[in-house]
Amino acid sequence: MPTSLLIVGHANTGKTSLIRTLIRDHEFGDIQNYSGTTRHVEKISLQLNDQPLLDLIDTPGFEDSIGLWQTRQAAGYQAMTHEQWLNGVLQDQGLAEDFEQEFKILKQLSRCDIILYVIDLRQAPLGKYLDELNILACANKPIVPILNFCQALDNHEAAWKRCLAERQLHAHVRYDTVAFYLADERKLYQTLQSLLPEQYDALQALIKQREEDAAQRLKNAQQALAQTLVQCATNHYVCQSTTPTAPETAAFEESIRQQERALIKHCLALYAFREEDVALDHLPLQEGQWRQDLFDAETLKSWGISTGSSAAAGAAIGAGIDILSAGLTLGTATTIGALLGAGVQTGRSFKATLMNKLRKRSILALKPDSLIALMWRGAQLIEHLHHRGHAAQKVYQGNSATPVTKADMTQLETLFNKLSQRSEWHGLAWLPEHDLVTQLQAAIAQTLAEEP
Ligand SMILES: Nc1nc2c(ncn2[C@@H]2O[C@H](COP(=O)(O)OP(=O)(O)O)[C@@H](O)[C@H]2O)c(=O)[nH]1
Ligand SMILES: [Mg+2]
Repeated sequence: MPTSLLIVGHANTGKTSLIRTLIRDHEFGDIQNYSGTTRHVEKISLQLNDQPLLDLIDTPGFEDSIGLWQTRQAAGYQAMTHEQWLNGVLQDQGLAEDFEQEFKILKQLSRCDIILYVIDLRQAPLGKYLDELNILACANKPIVPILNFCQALDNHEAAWKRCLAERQLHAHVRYDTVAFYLADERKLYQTLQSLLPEQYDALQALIKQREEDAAQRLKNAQQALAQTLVQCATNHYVCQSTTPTAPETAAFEESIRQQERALIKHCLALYAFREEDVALDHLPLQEGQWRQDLFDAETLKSWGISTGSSAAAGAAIGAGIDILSAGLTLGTATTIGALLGAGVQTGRSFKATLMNKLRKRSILALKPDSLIALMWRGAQLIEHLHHRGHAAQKVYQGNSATPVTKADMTQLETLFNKLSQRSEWHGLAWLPEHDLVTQLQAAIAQTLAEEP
């Protein structure tokens, strides 16, 4: 049997939002900024391994807890126990109309196992809220206060904690359904574990699964970003002449923007968000003439040609010159690869460069600055999605803060310049195993802040 959690609180404290966040589904229920959106009791199951583990029951907000609590003192009810009063008022037809919303909550109280009382920390613990707690306490069920809106700067956390402690409610959970942290969710499940020893193992398995899923999503998103960056760095657009035309530049830029859009789409699907949740501003791009430095020691080395061996370097350089002077009698990629002592891929890349040189065509490539900007936007997006609750309403438009220091910039520029030389990686559907890729992955991981 799943454990049933009754989510209660004043209107607009974030009850429906809490459920959306816990089940990672932005479609559940209605969320609006005006009061009393949820008019009915609605149930949804949180599953573990396709089995319902927790039943989350959404309720309308309390509207007149003060009035309802006053009936507790009325003749006829005064002498009753709390439980008798609860049952009594529910039978009282004279009260049904005045307390329509409250009655929907009261009816659920006897059926649930645990009450999650959602508090909007931006509100002080006023009498109406304390009366809500008084009413809920009558059901003799465990109450877990959820301190929602905990990221709000101007909040009444200390006052609330005092009021809750006076009512022996010491175990609360801090939460924010918009700025989501897995650590907060873990604390909620741990609190449930302490109240439900028989569900301890199942809840532990849920915590583990949530953590593994989050780690896997993050890893997958980071890989996708690295893959996009490798593809953008090695995207070399061959123009028809020595000067790129405006349509050529536009086509090149569009191919980069399309790569970024594909990355965003991939990450949104990964984190189960909608396309309309993200609207990044225009990506400024800077492109320049791409040059393959054929005789650069680093380039040759990265192709597996050691400049330490002068014979090999000489052979490679010699091959380059021979091919250049041989003009159009260029051999096959295989031959060039063999001459260079490198693979066919390398030979093909070498040949393509030489051919374009001979044909006097310029090649467009993205400048390192633009690649760094792409990396930062991607990393910021991943970080945002990782901490975006499924109840968040605001469209993410990017983060304008500049994260990298000057020292990092120089390092990244060097890294992207080197990556840009690897034209043979363009079009690969996977990330090549290479030191440059490892460096790129480390740089991406570094720009993503650690979860506290
Ligand atoms: N910033 C922030 N907004 C929240 C949070 N929880 C809910 N909201 C917003 O508060 C409003 C009311 O939320 P809702 O879930 O409908 O409240 P309910 O009436 O208790 O179900 C919505 O606009 C939510 O987006 C939170 O933790 N932080
Ligand atoms: Mg609601």
